[in-house]
Amino acid sequence: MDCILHHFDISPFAEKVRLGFGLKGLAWQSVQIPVVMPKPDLTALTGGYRKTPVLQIGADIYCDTQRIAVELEQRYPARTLFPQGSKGLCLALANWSDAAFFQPGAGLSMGTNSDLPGEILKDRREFFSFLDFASLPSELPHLYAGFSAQVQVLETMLADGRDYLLGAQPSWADILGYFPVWMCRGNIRGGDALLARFSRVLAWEPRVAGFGHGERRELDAEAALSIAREQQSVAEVLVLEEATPGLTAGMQVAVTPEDYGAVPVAGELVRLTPQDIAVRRTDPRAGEVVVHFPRSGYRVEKTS
Ligand SMILES: N[C@@H](CCC(=O)N[C@@H](CS)C(=O)NCC(=O)O)C(=O)O
Repeated sequence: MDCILHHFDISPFAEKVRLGFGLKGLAWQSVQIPVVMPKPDLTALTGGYRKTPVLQIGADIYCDTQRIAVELEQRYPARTLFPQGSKGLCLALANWSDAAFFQPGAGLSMGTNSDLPGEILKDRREFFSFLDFASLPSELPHLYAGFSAQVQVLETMLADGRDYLLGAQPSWADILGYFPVWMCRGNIRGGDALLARFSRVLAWEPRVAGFGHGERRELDAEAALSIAREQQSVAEVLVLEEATPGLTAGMQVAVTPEDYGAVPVAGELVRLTPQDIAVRRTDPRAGEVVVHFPRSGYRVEKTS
């Protein structure tokens, strides 16, 4: 079954997954989604989750790059994302790159591009709840310093002359460290100058870009919805009581990101483990789908 990525080209989080396809040498289908809400074709699949990107494989819908990476590795273990037992380390590093590194970068890309289209600024003002847009102009020096400090962390990781962050082999950690750098080049005014003083990072950057994006083919959103309708989820039901006491398989629950873009997704609980969450839902356009999330960073609450 083919991987279908719902994304848009300038999304830094989507770039993580595109590079993951590249590192693994996978063929995939690309559905372009709108940059701002509403995104009716996407939310028909996800049940409300609106962030970018989302991976669809048949009637299984994977939200969040952390969950997507784990699924890609499980289905396509060749050319591993997690060499030498590094899966746990990579999952831990995701918190670093998504928060300490990406968030000041998002502030800089909003704050240094005042000529961004009004609809994007309006959408992201509500979406990026970790940014105070009113004080953004005066915050820019702090955001710049915070972002640069994380580029320095990369420089430190590479200081012994290694090719990749974890050593001689490329891994998901490289993609995690790279995606804010990619955003810095593309979306932050003055980004090239900021990066210019980090020589190890400059030498490593083309190695990661060189993973490429695998083999991409475009697909329209209606075709992706009909694939979801025609296929059946392959998710195995597994609800472990210890993952969240009081929740059992078949309960109606809502799953909500703990950070920004906190739109709840309602459904019947199919999976709840210390690693993942999944709910089954039926949509008039997508049919019966199972929507998957990582356990870390999401709240699950009983709704009835
Ligand atoms: N935790 C999520 C974060 C994804 C995220 O914040 N994506 C940004 C785009 S790079 C987004 O959703 N922006 C708003 C949008 O696309 O509507 C993940 O790892 O996938």
